[in-house]
Amino acid sequence: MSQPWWKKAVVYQIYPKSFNDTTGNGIGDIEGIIEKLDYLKELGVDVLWLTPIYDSPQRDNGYDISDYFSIYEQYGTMEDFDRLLDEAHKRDLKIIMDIVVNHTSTEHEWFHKSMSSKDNPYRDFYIWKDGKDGDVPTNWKSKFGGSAWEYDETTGQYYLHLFDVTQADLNWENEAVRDAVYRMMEYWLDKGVDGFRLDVINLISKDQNFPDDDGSVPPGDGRKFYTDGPRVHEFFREMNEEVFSKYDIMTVGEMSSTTIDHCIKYTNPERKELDMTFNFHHLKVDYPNGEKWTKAPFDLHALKKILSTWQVEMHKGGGWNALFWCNHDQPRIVSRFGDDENFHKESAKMLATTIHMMQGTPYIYQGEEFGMTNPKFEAIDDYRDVESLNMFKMKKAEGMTEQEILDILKQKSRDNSRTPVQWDDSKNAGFTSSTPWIPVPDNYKDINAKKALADKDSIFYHYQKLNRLRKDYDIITTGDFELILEDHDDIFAYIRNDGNEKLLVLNNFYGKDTTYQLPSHVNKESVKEVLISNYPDVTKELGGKLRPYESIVYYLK
Ligand code: TEU
Repeated sequence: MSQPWWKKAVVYQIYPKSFNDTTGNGIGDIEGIIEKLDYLKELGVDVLWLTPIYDSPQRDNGYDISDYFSIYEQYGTMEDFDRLLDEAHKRDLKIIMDIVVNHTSTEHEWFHKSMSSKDNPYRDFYIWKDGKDGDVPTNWKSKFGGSAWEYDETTGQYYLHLFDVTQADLNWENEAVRDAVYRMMEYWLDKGVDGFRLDVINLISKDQNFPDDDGSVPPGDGRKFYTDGPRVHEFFREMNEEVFSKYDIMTVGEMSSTTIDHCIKYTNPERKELDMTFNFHHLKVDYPNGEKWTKAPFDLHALKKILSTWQVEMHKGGGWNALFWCNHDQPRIVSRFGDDENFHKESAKMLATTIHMMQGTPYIYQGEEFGMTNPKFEAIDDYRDVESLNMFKMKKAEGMTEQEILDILKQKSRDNSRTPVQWDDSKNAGFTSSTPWIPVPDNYKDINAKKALADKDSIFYHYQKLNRLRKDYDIITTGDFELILEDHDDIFAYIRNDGNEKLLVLNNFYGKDTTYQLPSHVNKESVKEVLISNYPDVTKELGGKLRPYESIVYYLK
C-alpha cells in the first residue's frame, strides 16, 4: 500500500529571525531563506517549516499574530514569500507554515473590537469572564508566569491568556472563530503552501465550567482543564473536513502536555484529524519532578522508557510521531544530552542517529545539522525571550541570586536555540552585516556551515546520510520497534523489525567505553552491513563494546 509522502520526508525547521539577514537590520528575512535553498537541498531535506512570519508586535517572536494575511515587514513582503514558495517548489522542496490559532496578539483587530464593548459582535471571539470575589475568575497560571487572566478596565471583565498577557486565547466554542480560522487556512493553501504546523493546537478546547484547579493532579496550574480538552477531537475532525481533506498536504500538531492515547486518536488516519504530532515527554527527563527551571542532568533510563513506549504504542495504534530533539523552544541537543566540548562530533552524530532511525517523520532544527551549541550567555542582557526574562524576574523576587538564575538559563532558556545560524567564520558568523538581534556565540569560528561542508567527516554529512537512508530503506518507515538492553546504564539500543529485515541500533550516551551482551534472539550471523556509524573503522563484527558516544546501525537479514 502506498505511503503518504510525508512518511519518508525529513523536515527542516527555520526560525526566520535567526536564519539569514540580507537587509542589514540584524534580523533574518525571507530573501535570506531563498539564498540558502541550495544548501538545504544539499542536506537532503524535503520540507521547510517556517515559524510564524505574519505581522506581529514580536512580543513572542511571531507567536503573537496581529494579522494572518500579511508578512512581518522586517522579514519582507508577500511578494518575497511568493518568490520563496516558487523557488522552493522549483527545487522540489515543500513549505509548511506555522499556524497559531489558540490565541492571537492583543494587537489583532479582532481583539481590539472584542475589547471595545460587551456587545461588540467580536466580543465572543475571545474568552471573557467576570472576576470571582474581587479576584481572577480561576487560579489558572500562564505558562510564562503569573495568572492566566488579565483585567480590562473598559468592560470590567478578565480575558484568558494561557501564554503572554499580549496573547489572548481565542474562543473556539464560537463557530465564527472556527470559520474565520478555516478560511485563513484556505488562503495559505490556495497560495500553494504544503501544510501546517499547528501551535499548541491541543489547548483550543477549554472546559466551559472554567473550574478552579485544586492541584490534585500535578502540576496544578489548570492545564488539566484545557489540555486535550472536551471538544478537541471534534474540532480537529471539523478542521480536517472543512480544510485539510481538500488538499494534498501535511499537518503536524504541537501537543502541549498530551498523552499517547490522545496522540493515537489525533494521528490514526482512520480518524481524519491530523497527520502527526509533536509531544515533549522525552524532553522533560532533565526536569526533576516536572520542574523546568532547575539545573539537572538528564535521566537516560527515563529517556529510553519514554521514547520506546511512544514508539511501540503509536505503531500499535496506527499513529504517527514527529521525531525531534531540537526546536526554537528547546536547548541545543548536543549541549543538553551530548558533550559539546570533549565529544562534539561523536555525540551530535549519536543523537542524530538515535532519533532518525525511529518510526516517524524526523525534524532537523536550523544549525543542528552541523552541531550548533548552547551559547552559554553570562549576562541577563544577552537574553531576549519573554519566558526567560519573566522567569528571571520571578526567581529573583523569590530570592534566587542572579548567578543561580543565569546558571539555570544557560541550560534551559529557549534563547539557547535562537542565536543566529553560524554560516561561516566571518564577522557575526556571516548571519548579518550589522548587529544581530541576539548575540552570536563565541564558538562560531569553529562551528559553522562552511567548515562543515568542507569536512567529509562532519555532522552535516552524517545528517545527509541519515536523510538518504530514510529514502533507501523502507524498514525505517514501516518497521516495528523493540527496546533491548533495557537496563543498561549507558546504552540506548533498539531493533527495528520488518518481516525478514532488521536494524540493530546501538548508541552509547556517555563519554566512556562501555560493554554490552546482546539478547540471544539477535543473530549476529545475520549482520549484512553497517548502515551508518560515527567512528571511521567500524566493521560488521559485533564486538560487544562501544567507545565514547559510539553509535552504530547494523542491517540484518
Ligand atoms: O510553544 C508552546 C509551549 O508549550 C512551549 O512554549 C513551552 O510551554 C515553553 O517552551 C516552556 O517550556 C508554542 C511555541 O512553540 C512557542 O514558541 C510559543 O511561545 C508558544 O507556543 C505560544 O504560542
